[in-house]
Amino acid sequence: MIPRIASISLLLTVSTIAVAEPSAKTVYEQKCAACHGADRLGGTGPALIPETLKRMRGPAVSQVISNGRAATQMPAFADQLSADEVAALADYVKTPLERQPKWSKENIMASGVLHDGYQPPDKPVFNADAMNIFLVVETGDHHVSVLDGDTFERLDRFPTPFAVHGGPKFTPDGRFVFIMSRDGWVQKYDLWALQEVARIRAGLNSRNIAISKDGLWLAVANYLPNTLTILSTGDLSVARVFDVADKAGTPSRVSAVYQAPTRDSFVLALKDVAEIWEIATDPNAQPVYEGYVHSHEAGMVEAVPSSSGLFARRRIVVPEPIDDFFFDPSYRNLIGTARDGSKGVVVNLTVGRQIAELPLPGMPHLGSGISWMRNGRRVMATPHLKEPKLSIIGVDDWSLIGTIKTEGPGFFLRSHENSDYVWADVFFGPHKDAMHVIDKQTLEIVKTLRPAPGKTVAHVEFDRNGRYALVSVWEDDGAVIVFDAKTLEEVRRLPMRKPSGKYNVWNKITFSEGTSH
Ligand code: DHE
Repeated sequence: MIPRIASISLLLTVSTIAVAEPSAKTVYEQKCAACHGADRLGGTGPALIPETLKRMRGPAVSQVISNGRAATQMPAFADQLSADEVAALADYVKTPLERQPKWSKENIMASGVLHDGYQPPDKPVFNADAMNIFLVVETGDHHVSVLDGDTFERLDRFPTPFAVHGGPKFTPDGRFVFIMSRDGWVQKYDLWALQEVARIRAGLNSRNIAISKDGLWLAVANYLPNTLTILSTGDLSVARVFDVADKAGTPSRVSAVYQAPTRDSFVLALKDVAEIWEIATDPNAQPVYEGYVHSHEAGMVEAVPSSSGLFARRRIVVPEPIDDFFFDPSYRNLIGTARDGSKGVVVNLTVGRQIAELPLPGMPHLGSGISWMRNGRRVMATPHLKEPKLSIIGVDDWSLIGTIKTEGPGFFLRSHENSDYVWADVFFGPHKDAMHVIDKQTLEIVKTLRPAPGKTVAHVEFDRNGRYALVSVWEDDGAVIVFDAKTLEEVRRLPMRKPSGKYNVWNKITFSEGTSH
């Protein structure tokens, strides 16, 4: 059980510099450490390390130091620090830490916060369809909006940890949701109560989270330290921390972790070593085989068994490290991006080896891959982060069926089993305001929407019936635009602070075809 604390007190200490021309480290200690931690790993303010800062979009670090950050506790230091001091401080916080920090099970447990005010209700405190709720992550001021998926009224808007990344994960009954920030915080929120339940810091720099099939466990994939943290979803206490390293002991970051429901396991790709891990979430998991090794003594190839039971780990050795990935609908195959971004690879999880390479140059973004049936054949599509196209692959023989030219490289793809269309954004370049709508059968672009000329328009999520498609205007004074998914006409426009991902409870818990898992 994590300790019960009423609330996190926000500490802001603004002191003055005592000595002339202090070093950036001294300025940091005087001005920043109280909120961001003496070790730069965060406190009431976020961690100030390159792993977090280099992914921050928006104003430069030096501007934030000078002018503060609107709608946060970050004050402006322009009247206390010279321009040179600000520049030196910005460089200092972008410098890598001298050594890999430790973040043990005890550290994680000590970070936990349970909210005293939380009262679990017997039923939802609202009348909306609890299965058709949307969460909208608003990265502009680090909040999440909870929307009624029929009326699009806002039921709640709550603060999140700093810089939420990746999809929130829902318990199988759709009641609780878990949200992760790049700083490693995991937040638990009760959708029936419209209240935060607890939060805990599972890592120092994290990638994403996955929930187990039975909803009991949450896996947190970390870059810093090189670990996979498994939390109990009940009270967020730590069930296990895996140090992530290959058989030879070389440590690795975790690229991404996902639930494989038909396999009752978590599957994770490792960024720095050529292994994929599968971790059983079934307490009765049988031993599986970790691939094959050549035995010189016996002159033959031998199978290597793994452990059995809950959290039994299986290693699958692959030719090279894999970045983000997705599964085919059978969950037999993992389709991932080779770390250098030059191709896709298919790893068959049943036999435990790579079975195909996919001709996907230009950094395919396979984490956004989706699949559907086209003329009786299952196909999958992926955007490319560095090329203006979508690639369509046949899942039966892994051949390239074709490419669809887009107005620029895209980030996200979406569809729904009740929709004839795939929606593809153009995240990068001069046409970032375009959203292509593509016919799933002809693979033709039927319409290109430009609902906010000149602004980034990205990421789509359907309601549970596939009737509406919600699109983000990804700007600080942005909006979520509700489109009729058939007529492609705008229905509503809801002002939001830099909305990024949107997540529909039903689509997520049913693993709807066309949405992210
Ligand atoms: Fe993401 C999902 C990795 C940059 C916004 N991103 C994911 C997931 C992974 C991933 C592994 C799947 C998580 C899940 O849903 O469980 N993202 C990466 C990267 O490797 C990359 C390219 C570099 C990095 O910064 O780490 C990257 N991602 C970004 C951004 O720059 C985006 C646009 C803005 C941001 O918030 O940082 C961004 N990523 C998102 C979003 C999702 C996501 C909104 C969830 C999509 C969904 O529909 O599920």
